[in-house]
Amino acid sequence: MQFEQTFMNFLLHHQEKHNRTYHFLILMDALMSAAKHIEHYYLTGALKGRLGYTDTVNVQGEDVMQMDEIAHEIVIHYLKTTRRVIHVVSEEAADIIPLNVESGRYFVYFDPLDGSSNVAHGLPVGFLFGIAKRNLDGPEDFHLRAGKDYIAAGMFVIPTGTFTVAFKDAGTWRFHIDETMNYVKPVQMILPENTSSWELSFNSANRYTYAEKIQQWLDQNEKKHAFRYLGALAGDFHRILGNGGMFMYPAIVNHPNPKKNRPDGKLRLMYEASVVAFMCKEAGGTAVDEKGMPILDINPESHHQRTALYVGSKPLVDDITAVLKG
Ligand code: AHM
Ligand code: MG
Repeated sequence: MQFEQTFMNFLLHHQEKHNRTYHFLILMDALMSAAKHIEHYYLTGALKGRLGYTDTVNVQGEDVMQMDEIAHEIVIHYLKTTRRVIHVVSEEAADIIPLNVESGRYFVYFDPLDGSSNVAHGLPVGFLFGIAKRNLDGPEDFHLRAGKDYIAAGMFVIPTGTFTVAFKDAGTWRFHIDETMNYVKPVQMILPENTSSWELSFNSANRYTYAEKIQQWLDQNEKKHAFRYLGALAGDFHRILGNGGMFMYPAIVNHPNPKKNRPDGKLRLMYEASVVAFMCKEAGGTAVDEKGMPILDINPESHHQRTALYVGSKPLVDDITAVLKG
């Protein structure tokens, strides 16, 4: 039999090595518990008839699925019990939710179940989170933080039992769930340089709605790489981290029905784009928006702000950045 190092063991060593507090351990333990709980509900969801829609529409104007609501409640429950979280931003709640305003140390931004169109099919979805820290030395600062201020960000790909997390200046690591429901076997993720495995991931049906220069870039470059698209950011980005390449969700500016244009892109900055951008940076990659500006430098003006996103291997993202800026 072979036994592997658990995530908690890994994290304890990491905290010790970097001289960090145990508060963060408590927070990570809560996220871990939440993910396992969501994973359980998701795995049994089809049997129990939980993979359908509720009668409500969320803050993004999208139909809310039962699993979205369940996942949101689960995450809130576990984060609250830590007594370490000041307040959270969840994709499933219009307003910021205060949890432990006085004693908390962290802000958590999360999407409890990203990629909802996969839910009805039992296919992979993501639980994505970013964490920033309270200003402990001065007056309480702003909760709307740029990704470069996050101290950690990660994603669970549910129900595959994989978990990827990045710590500020300390790398991106992937774990797998074992038979005891522990996340184990840390593997450091570094984007491969060998371009023969690289993949491009985007919604190809949207291509004629992109800016002309992006369409031209695709015409010139896409044949060099394989194409993969699952339709759930966590799953698509999970592949890019392993194989290298680029995930993109460009601005929609040429839709035949102008009302369907999305000049600010579709994905949310704080709990989708900044989360994957943070993990990508720690794995040696980069991410930009439609202006070619680094995603991690964008200061959010509102907590559900959207952005276009180009994220992945540096040479590819740099190449498209030159086009975006040109
Ligand atoms: P959601 O938060 O409503 O689930 O939407 C986010 C998802 C991402 O996971 C995915 O990358 C993207 O939307 C897919 O969008 P599309 O269906 O337009 O290709
Ligand atoms: Mg989402």
